[in-house]
Amino acid sequence: MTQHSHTQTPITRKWWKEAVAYQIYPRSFQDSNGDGIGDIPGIISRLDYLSILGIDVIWLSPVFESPNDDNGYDISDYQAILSDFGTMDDFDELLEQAHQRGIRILLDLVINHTSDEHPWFIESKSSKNSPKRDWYIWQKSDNGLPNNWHSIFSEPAWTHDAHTEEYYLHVFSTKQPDLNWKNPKMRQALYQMIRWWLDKGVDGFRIDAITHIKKAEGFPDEKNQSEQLSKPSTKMYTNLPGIHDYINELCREAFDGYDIMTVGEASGVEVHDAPNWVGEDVDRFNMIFQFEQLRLWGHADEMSLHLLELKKVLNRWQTKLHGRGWNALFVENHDVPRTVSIWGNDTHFWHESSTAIATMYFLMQGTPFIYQGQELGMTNFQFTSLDQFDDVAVRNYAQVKFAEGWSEIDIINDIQNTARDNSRTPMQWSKANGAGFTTGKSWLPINKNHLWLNAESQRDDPHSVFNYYRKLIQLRKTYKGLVYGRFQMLMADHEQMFVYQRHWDDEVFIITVNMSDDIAEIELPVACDQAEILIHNITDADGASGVFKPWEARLYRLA
Ligand code: TEU
Ligand code: CA
Repeated sequence: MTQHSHTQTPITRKWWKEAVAYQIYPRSFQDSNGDGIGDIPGIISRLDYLSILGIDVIWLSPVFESPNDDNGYDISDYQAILSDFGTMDDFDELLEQAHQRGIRILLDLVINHTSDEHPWFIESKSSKNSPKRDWYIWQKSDNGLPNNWHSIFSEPAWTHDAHTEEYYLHVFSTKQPDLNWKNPKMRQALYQMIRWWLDKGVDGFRIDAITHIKKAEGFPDEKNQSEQLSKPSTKMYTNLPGIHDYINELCREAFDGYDIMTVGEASGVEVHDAPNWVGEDVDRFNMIFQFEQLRLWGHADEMSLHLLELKKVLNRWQTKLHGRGWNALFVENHDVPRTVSIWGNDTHFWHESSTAIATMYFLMQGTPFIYQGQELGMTNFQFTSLDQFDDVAVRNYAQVKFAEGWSEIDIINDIQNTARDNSRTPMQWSKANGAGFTTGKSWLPINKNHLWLNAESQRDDPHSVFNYYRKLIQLRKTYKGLVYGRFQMLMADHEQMFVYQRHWDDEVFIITVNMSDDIAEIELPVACDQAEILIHNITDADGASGVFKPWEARLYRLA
């Protein structure tokens, strides 16, 4: 071990680097009044659960007034709480109760678009002469759609407005018109709204779809556009040159002067470009969610983890950002299916693969995010009819596929493992009817496996997935090397094992994870002989052996 042979890049210490974040999808977290919809009083009643888990930050998916075409990602009033979720008083109470427990709250900042029911858009579409006309993106066209852009939700990106006879742009659903970032008055209105929340005491933002705020100049056709609406090229409105003029202004005029945490959702940003977004020298976002690690699985029957590809991607992000910027570590969120079902094995190795995946990503350099239910090993849902889905992405996709002649069952099979509703089914608190989530009729079906897979049964079981996550969090608090240490990939070409080292001052750790359904054999690094095992997901396995059971994971601390 060449412990001090290279100079350590100095890494600045920050509270948000040492934090563990937890994402709440409010509609599915906890219902307090039996209407089948999660709400803010429900979240407050579960803060103690989150304290026990040990998280420091909550990222709250949108709680603002919204017609819910895209479940709150279509905001009709940025400064009001959706009545299904409660009131502004409830929100203030949540903020206070969270702060009392040392938990910070990040809001979801959706500023690429609003709802078409936002007063700004209503005014904008009322007349071509409206002072807010230019707050959104309008195009005149006498011969059909202004160009060939597709939205991300399987539709043309333009919708015709009969009243003023022009088209407006929406890179998501027709009910999510894009704001025109070229308009300085519009931008100032956003900054004012953001500062209003910061002055209220919120601790930062997850910034939605932020790489889409700049569109290609002049709205030219996309040359490589797919014939299929369901497979859009998003190139003409993703991470275009010049976008940082907007980001700089946003950071300067809205965020500056507050000690907050900012996480951009950055689809389309590749690692070579990441320093422009999170480089400590550029002072923009603290971290971003990168997309290169997503979709590393096939469709339906060819569902399997592309491990070598995943290792390459994560290795790239870990090494390229070291000493320059910070990573957001995640495997799940409300837009992706459950990892134990797509990367792991939720039938034969449910416990093993849930905890193995946790070990694999949680101990890298960066700030880990847990998506609600992931800490219990929640799984995908077995959909049997299209009525069970709610997601606008699915509704639009199904329409396109029906038009192509597909049957309902073909569509379900196609999206079973990828649909976003897999991760949006209600939190499984107990084996009760309604899973302890609701006493009423849940807005989205509840997974039948709540009978055995639930928080109540895991809380006091020392070997549960929940307590494994709890321990991982404690380990990050105990050993700063697990937060700040330099990442080094080991055995990069091994097709089953994910092995890496962390190194910080005189702390050295080795993480060894079998990411497969089969036994794996490696030559353990010699230093592991003398090492202490800090966490091990299979209790009856031999930690000194180079033989790893399926999904076995170990964390060594070298002497
Ligand atoms: O997701 C945005 C999102 O997934 C796109 O940014 C991404 O660019 C796309 O997959 C690339 O093809 C966020 C929210 O997380 C999601 O729930 C919302 O539906 C969406 O924005 C619209 O607000
Ligand atoms: Ca409710």
